[in-house]
Amino acid sequence: MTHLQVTNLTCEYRTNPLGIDLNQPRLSWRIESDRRGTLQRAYQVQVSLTETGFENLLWDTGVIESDQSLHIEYEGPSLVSRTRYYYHVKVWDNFGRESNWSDSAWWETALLDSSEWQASWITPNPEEIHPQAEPAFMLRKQFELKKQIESARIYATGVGLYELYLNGNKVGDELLAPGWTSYHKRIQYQTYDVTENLNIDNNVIGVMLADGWYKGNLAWESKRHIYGEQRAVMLQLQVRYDDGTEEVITSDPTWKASTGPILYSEFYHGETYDARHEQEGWDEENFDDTAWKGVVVCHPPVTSIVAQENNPVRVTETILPISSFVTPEGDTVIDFGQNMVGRIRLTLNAPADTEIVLKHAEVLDKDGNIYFGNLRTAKQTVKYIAKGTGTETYAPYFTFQGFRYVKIEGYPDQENGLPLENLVGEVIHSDMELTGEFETSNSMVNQLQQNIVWGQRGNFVDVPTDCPQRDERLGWTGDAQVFIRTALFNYHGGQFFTKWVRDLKADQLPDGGVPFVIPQVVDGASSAAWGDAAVICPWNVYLNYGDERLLAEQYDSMKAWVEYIRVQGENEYTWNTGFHFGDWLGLDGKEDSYYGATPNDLVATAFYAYSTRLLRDSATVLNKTEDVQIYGELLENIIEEFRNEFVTKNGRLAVSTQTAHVLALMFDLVEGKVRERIAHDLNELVLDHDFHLTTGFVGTPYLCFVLSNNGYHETAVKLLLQKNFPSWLYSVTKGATTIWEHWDGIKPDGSFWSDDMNSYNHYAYGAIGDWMYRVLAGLDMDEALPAYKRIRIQPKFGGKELTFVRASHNSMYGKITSSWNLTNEEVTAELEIPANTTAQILLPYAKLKDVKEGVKALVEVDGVIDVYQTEDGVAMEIGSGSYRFVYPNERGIGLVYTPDTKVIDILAYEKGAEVLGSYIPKIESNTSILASLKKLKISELVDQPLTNLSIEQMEEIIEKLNQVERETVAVEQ
Ligand code: RAM
Repeated sequence: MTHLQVTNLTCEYRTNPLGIDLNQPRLSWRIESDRRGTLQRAYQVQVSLTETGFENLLWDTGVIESDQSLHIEYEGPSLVSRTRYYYHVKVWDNFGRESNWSDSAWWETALLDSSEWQASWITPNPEEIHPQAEPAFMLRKQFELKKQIESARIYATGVGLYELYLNGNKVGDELLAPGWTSYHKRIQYQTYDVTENLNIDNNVIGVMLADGWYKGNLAWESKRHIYGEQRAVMLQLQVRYDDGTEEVITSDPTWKASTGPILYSEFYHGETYDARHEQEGWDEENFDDTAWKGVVVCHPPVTSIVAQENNPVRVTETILPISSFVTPEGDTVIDFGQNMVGRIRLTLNAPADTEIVLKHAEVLDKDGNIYFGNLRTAKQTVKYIAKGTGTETYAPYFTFQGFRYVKIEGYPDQENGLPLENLVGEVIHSDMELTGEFETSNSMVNQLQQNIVWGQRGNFVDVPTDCPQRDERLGWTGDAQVFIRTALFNYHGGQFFTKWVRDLKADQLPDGGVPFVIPQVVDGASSAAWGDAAVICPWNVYLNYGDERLLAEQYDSMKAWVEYIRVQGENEYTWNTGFHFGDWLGLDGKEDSYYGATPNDLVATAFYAYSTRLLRDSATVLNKTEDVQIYGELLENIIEEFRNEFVTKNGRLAVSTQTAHVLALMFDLVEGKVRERIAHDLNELVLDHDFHLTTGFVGTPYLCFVLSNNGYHETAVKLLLQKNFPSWLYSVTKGATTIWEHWDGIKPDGSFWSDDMNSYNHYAYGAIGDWMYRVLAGLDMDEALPAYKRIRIQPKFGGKELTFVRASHNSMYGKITSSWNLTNEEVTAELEIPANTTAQILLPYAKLKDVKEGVKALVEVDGVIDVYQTEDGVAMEIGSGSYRFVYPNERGIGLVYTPDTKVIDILAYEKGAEVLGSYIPKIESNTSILASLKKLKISELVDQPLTNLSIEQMEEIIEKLNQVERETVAVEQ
């Protein structure tokens, strides 16, 4: 029996989504096959209103000859709101096999038309509860249901943040609903299946309501009420009875309101919870709410209400503290061992009125005291006042903190302190699917990868933020743009970025300019490399997931950005005006300046070219032929202008910063001999700094990439492995568990950069992850066939400190793995290619005759479509399946002896050679040379013992070693 199966059915990136408000949702699936080289030849999708049988079909595609397995648009009869649609899929493959029908999956429509909202926005009566009162509001409604319930849904949204309760329990596990969007233009609602939570009898819905992004303190200067001055909620419960009748309970003026235990809640500043103010049973029947106040209908300034687009924010992991200690200043501090974002769940047994205060911070200073300076005005303080009735447990509702350490005040048992297990760190972020894994033989690089992932988790709390701890936490466009490609390796960001780029489009200015932060909450717009997020982000979602619909949807916004730039500069092809962040935080700038040394007009014109190129490519994808022409020409002109302005007559760059060279190379602004020279000069600039970078936000993400791809891969690897300041691993040596905003967030002497702007959880420099995946592990795609329809695996090895690299990525088609293990004798490549894709592979330095897959020589291997020898190794095209290729390692370690200086260099060589170290043996005797060699763990250089050799013979051997191939260099590491 062969095996061909359709799995992982998704609708709009989601498994069985509850609240879809699209008329033509898109369906995708994966294929599992026990045969290599499986491709889909045809598919059939059926949609039905009943789960079993699929007899009463609503839509049947029939057999469609196509290899498309992603984003098949539903094209059946018009969808109806609040209805569950079941679907299943069958495929035929290139071997003539037919799969069974897949298991059925479903999507459920929410409210397809805004006229279906029967509910009113309500808020506590302002006469009775002041709208600006700090405590979270509580609202409740008791109602009766009389018949057997078939199904029930709540559709809910709020201005401010809300949590929903039903008959004594929280509904759903989402946090921080309704999420952060450009509220005036778009606000999300959530759909909850509450069928199981209702009683045939009395029921109570409760709502808790806080300020959140809508009206809490957001951005600097104690700004608040950015979107409005009044919290409100709108929800409707739709009940369908067994007899087919329906009933709707809505938010309306009959609800009651009160305040309760949450006295204060702010993102930046934390929460105060007074358990003595709890109103037990407030969300249950028989609660006496006579003292509660009334509510009124209100009209918050929102226009379009859309179904939840993003993955909900949830607690995704819990962390236990690793230690507790008293600092030199006498504070009791708990260490969670990881700079995390979320909240602490506190359990305690304390007398009534005990006030416990938790102050969260990211690092300790050089004396070991807890450091709050970098939080600026953010207080990150959580207070809990005990009611004293036994064991109490609490975690903040409407706030989150960025912290590794927490200072505890007020615990009554000073002597023994609070038991560590009474504090649990709950990690909070948008609950995206983890899709990437990256691991090497180098533990510090592995820690770097972990830091990148933690940086992403902490800053993907509904919108991509710069940092999660200080009084900022905003959707900085530049940061999102530099990090998106790495982000999409690590996590499935299809929904996350779909939502965010829609907000970008919503907040884009009439002239096409793009605000610095999205959603827009601070003044200022349109810096180069920041505003370019308008183009770069949708393009990356398209590349990773093949999402043409989003690209089409965003196209006007992308174009508006390029057209905006076009009218900015002194001529149409340059951007040399206005304010820019430039190579933000570049180290080559003036002392203590935020601005790097690369001139703004170079950065701006380079990004202008890049965005224009991506716009042209998007036009190509979307068949906008006229625009392909227009933006193709524009691109050429910008490139010409760039060269006129920044490339000298003899072909070098007029600006001598690393970042300038990086951009010219990365965005293909130079070619041929000029390109070679600029690559060479970039390498020199790195060598000038003894293998250190000087780049900021703009140059850093691409630095290693352009070095590797222009003949200086070894330099790139050295930069990665560099441990002293400034470098990626420098922060690792300082114990970092996330990515820092500044290369010198903590300086070598232990002092801090400054309080001003010093986040220890800022993902931008984590953009190196893209190079780690795409170059070190070589896991990449052919961009002409996006979403990894045609995979590319072409690693560049990382030398002796990186003899093992394994990356995997769960693509829309399935899992891709690229794993490379190098011993002195062999290279082993373990590859996994999902069905319905093909892959172009390079086995670096391999010789065709030497490569084996199992016991077979390459030409006989099942799944290998094409194979040929190239200068760089063996190139292949392979079909889906798992493979294990083995071939002799052409790399080795050799010695070069320079008689003049009496220096022996120890080399690692592949094609070129990299000097690992040098030493001068005391040439007193052969024995001492041998001893030195042994010390270096290089022995058995030749068949006969070295001790028998004269100096002359030794020199001869070394000379020979210098020329010969690996066979003569038996190596021991
Ligand atoms: C800082 C942010 C962010 C950066 C801007 C320019 O305030 O933290 O990372 O994009 O400045």
